[in-house]
Amino acid sequence: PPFKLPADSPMMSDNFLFGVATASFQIEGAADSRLPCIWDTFCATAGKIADGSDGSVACDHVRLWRDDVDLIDNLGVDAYRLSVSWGRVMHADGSVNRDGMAFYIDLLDELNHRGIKPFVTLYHWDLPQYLEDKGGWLNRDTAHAFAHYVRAVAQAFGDRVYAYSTLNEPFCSAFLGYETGIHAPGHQSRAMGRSAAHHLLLGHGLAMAELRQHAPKALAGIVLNFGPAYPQSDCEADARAAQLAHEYFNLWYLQPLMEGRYPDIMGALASDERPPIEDSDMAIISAPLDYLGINYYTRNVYRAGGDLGFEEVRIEGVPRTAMGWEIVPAALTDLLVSLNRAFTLPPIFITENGAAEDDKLVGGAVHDPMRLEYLQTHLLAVDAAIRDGVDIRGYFAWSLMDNFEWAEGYNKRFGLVYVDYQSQARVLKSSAQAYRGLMTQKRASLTK
Ligand code: GBH
Repeated sequence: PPFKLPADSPMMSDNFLFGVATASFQIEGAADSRLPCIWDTFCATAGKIADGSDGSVACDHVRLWRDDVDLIDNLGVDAYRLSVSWGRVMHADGSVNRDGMAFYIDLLDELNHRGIKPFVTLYHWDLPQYLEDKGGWLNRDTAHAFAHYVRAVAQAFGDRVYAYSTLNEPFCSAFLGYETGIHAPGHQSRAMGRSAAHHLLLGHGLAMAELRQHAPKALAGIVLNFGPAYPQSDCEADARAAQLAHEYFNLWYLQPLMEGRYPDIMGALASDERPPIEDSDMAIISAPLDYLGINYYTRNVYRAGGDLGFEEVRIEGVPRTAMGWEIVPAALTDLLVSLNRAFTLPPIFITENGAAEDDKLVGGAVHDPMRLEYLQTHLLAVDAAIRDGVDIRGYFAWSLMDNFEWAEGYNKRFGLVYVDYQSQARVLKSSAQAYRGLMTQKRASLTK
């Protein structure tokens, strides 16, 4: 049965877009036809990827992309969110790689031909390794190199893109990549994490200016992930802890973008841990956005403690996905409503939402009840936020298909479509059918 939304849902209207999302490194493969990136290096480092795998083949999307467009078309979605591999479209000397650019141009042409709106992310974590060798996001020059690459893409893609996003989840690039080290490039220092975050935000701001100039018709924005922070108890100290965690993980990105300043918790950092801000940076970073992309998977719970005043706690007896992430659809509604109260936000797209499940192919089919329930309840959570006054224009399920789940490798499956990595066969899971059913219903209700 299809996912259900109330007949009067604002999401069933013409100006709400439904889509599916992917990212270059996670699906493309053909690692030999692009420059090596930090994730190639990370995968080659023993002990970093749970199953010891890498992105050399992944979903072989570079070869199978026409079939994958058929798949997207078959789901009946309005939009497809993909990312561009920097090292596929640019040579190390800063000149354009025409073959790499042609791959995306053909893909974008085919999507547009089918009436599927392309949402293009310019950086979904695959920094060319030669830039990492010069310090990566710790080096201010990387922000300028990013803007240079974005200009080349905007010029090459012309009118083919409906919406660009500069960065996907700078939190993950900076915090997981430079502060905890569970993602590439694997550094572990607070000073590095905060420096990387700043240069990512600066790169975003510089890239926005390039997009305004060279892709004036496309929407331009950024995608942030949010882990809404909840207190473990209703005591004052835990409430304070949750607020501090919210500042450190969520507002660290949103507040510079919206208001041109870092949150107050910056004052709690040692002076050598604070971001290397130069005079005009905050003005560049806070350039107006056409939209804000929000990725949501789960919430986090905190209590007072730790050197910054908060520590995460794992609560027992709650439903979780195969990633171990708590399933809390109401936290998505609350997040959207509370951000909308706290900031003057541009229109919002939910650019990722989804769940990992331990999917099994049985008799040619994949039944994924947990994912079905997850997506159904989160779709309703979005509906509730819109009814509460939040301007939300679209929803993308993560992901179109199973793919390389970063440090987890291929064992964690997020797809609506199952991928058999032996044969590269794609099989629609029950959730893909339910999503397609919703698209069919939407189209039927619109033609009435
Ligand atoms: C996204 O990141 C990525 O954009 C995408 O590439 C990826 O495949 C997808 O999600 C699924 O992982 O550690 O329990 O506190 C998600 C980023 C960051 C989500 C941290 C949840 C906290 C959960 N996430 N996070 S926990």
